[in-house]
Amino acid sequence: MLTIYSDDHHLHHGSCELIDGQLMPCFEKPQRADHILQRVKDRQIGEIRGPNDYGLAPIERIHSRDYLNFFKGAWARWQEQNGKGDLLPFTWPARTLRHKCPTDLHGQLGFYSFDGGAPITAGTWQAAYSAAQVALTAQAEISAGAHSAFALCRPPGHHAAGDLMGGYCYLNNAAIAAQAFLDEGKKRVAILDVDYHHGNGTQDIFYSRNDVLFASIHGDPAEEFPFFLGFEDERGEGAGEGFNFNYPLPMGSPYSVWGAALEDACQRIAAFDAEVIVVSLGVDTFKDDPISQFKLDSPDYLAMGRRIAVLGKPTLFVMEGGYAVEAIGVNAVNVLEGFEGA
Ligand code: OKP
Ligand code: ZN
Repeated sequence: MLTIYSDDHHLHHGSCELIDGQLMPCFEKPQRADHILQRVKDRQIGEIRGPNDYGLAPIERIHSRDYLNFFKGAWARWQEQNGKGDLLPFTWPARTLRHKCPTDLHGQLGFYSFDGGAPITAGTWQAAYSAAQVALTAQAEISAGAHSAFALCRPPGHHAAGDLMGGYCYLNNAAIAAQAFLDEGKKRVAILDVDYHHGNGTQDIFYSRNDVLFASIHGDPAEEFPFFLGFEDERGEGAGEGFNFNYPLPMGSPYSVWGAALEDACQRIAAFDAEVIVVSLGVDTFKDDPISQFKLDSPDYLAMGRRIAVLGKPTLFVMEGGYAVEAIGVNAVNVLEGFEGA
């Protein structure tokens, strides 16, 4: 399987995030992608190439121009103000407040984010832009006839909506790739989100559409981030009704429980007759993940890949989360090897 990877992810390295009342070093750190790349090399799963540059047009199919302009220019504005440290939001237009974009940098940062977990650093725009190009390059490989490809994206994307960053995410790499398939003539794309956290951004982007089926298996939002989306009764709206499937699972779920949800999700994808599958590949479902509460073990990721392969469709794997840095490479590559060996 071809892997697409860009060193540009190193340009994004937030310093800290607020967890349980303490500022902690960011869990979403450059070594994550470095470990995955190393495992791809060690296991020799295939060629590794850098991304092509498709420009902003395919990104603008998913994200608003206002949001992109803000994100691209935010760091320079912060430097003009002699800002110290990462650019982090601290006020959001929650209930009772108006959804009107202010002029101030920090006001706009709150307007274009849903949490304080997505720091903007000097290189965040370039890293996120390159991650989107990584996804698009892997997508193009599948369009050209490959049965699968791995987009080793960092930062991740599935929490980012059309004009919102949050949850370590800025540009929705999986959504951008899915839209690119449609823009090239595909009629039905399925996005299978196996990250521990609900892919609220991806769900929102495609919620009223019937050309993209979204299925997500994740920690129950009643007790897990992102808390405010990802419940089972969210089935899509308008033309999209019946094209959104959430599988919220209890904390502590092992693969016996998780795999049953995957089975149901795969049957939905098969019934939808998806022409191509985009997998939002998070491996923070691992038993030793420092911020997550499922109990998957490394061999379970082989089984996950095998089940996805049974769908028999061209499949684009897009890297999302996974924070047990030592194991993340093994677990992510196990999914790819399970897929290829099936
Ligand atoms: C991004 B992805 C833990 C706080 C966690 C953000 C998690 C973002 C996950 N106490 N906050 O889906 O892996
Ligand atoms: Zn996650």
